[in-house]
Amino acid sequence: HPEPAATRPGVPVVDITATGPGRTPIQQVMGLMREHGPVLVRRLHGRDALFVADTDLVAELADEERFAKHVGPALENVREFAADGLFTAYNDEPNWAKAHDILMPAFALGSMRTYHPVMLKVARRLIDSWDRAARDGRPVDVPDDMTRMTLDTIGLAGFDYDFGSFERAEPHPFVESMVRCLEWSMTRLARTPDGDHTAADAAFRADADYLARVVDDVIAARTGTDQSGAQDLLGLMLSAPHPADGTTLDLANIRNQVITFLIAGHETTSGAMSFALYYLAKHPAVLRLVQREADALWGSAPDPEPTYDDIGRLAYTRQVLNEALRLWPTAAAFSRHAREDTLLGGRIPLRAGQGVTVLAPMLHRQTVWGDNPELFDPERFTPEAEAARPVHAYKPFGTGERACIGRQFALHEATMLLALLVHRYRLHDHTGYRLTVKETLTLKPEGFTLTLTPRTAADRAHAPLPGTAPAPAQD
Ligand code: FDE
Repeated sequence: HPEPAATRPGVPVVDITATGPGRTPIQQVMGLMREHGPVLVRRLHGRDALFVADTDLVAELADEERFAKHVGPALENVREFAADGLFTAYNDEPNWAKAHDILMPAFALGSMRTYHPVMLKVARRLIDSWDRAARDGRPVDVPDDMTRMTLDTIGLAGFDYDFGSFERAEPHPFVESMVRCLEWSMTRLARTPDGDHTAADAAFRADADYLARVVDDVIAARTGTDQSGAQDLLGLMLSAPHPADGTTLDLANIRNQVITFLIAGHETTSGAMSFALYYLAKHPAVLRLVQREADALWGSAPDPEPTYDDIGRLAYTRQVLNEALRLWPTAAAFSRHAREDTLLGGRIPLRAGQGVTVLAPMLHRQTVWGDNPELFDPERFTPEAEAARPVHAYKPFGTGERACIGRQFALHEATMLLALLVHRYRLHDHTGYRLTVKETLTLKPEGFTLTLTPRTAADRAHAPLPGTAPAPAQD
């Protein structure tokens, strides 16, 4: 537990015991930081947690010599169902380094070539479903459909397992159980010391057991057959020997990795795409630029055949995603601890092993982002703008050796899908949607729906910039 606040001169202590953290703890700390500044102690039932979003302090926390990933209370709860999987493993747990070494090649940039066809196949499932909605004039539920898409993608690309999410009216039961497990992990943090939580804990156990059963199914579909040629995640886990000692991962750990990848590989990515679509629906000028980029690449044909290399050319689409992840980094917080007793910023004493939580949404609103950090502006991610900014000002994928292994995977998937969608549809904000961010450890725009109409070949040929007269019809 953190030091008593008295030993941290100048750091405000905010006691939230009276209200508790509620259902949106991330946004609560964002609010506290707007009031008290980017370094504060949040006190709950006498337990203190230090939160930091200050650019210089985060740069310090990113120093791997002095600090390392911390498995804080939230991840301790996630460990109840993901155990020593990559995300929740302790730094010194041998299975972390082992799985990391075995799986790294599967996430190198070059490997995205292998996943590209699968990602495209699932993108087309989403498009078929959106085409039907467009034809019937039905709205689409953006976060739900993004979740269908990302779950099917990680299932097929990682494990050759088909969740078939677009054939279901309701989310796959795996998703529902997983969301409840994440919610349990989050609300457990807010428990009062005297409450009775047996019912919630029993429900959690049932959900966690169900996740494990699904995963056993995924694995069973593959064991017994020769995996030596299989290059997907599961193939590597079942057969690849560790470069140093020649052993493979044990089955219990493989199960934890599959759960980890199914969760990490889809929750955060689907949220990122949902926020990006939200901002596009609200910023017609940006939408036009994304459309132009896709139109320039794929022309007026309604059904382009995106190649792997095309995705690297969608530079502006990528800027839009980066900017959406700036304002709403869907994995909003990560924790670090000091390797030795130290002074953070030369003034905040930290004991070895003591956790500090970085709040990325507020880090991403510090003064290095200019005078209007709340404004959605993809120009912040031109190469020139990026080069001019301190490297640690932007952390949607965490930091250091425990940073996100799935970053390229998520960005390839999301960039391709966004470009395909804006190339194909006009997006109508039919409800005049007001953003509410739902928290289940990760962030999502709640209840965000769009209606769609197909873009025509003429739309694609002449996507005008807003404020300019529509291009005169040629041919
Ligand atoms: C990881 C991650 C992180 C870090 C955390 C800490 O530090 O604690 C972060 C922040 C992240 N991640 C974020 C994100 C975002 C997005 C969109 C994503 N992410 C996506 C994805 C996909 C996939 C597949 C993934 N992801 C995965 C992952 C993993 C496995 C991990 C762990 C690593 C280590 O080793 O530790 C992560 N991720 Fe992520």
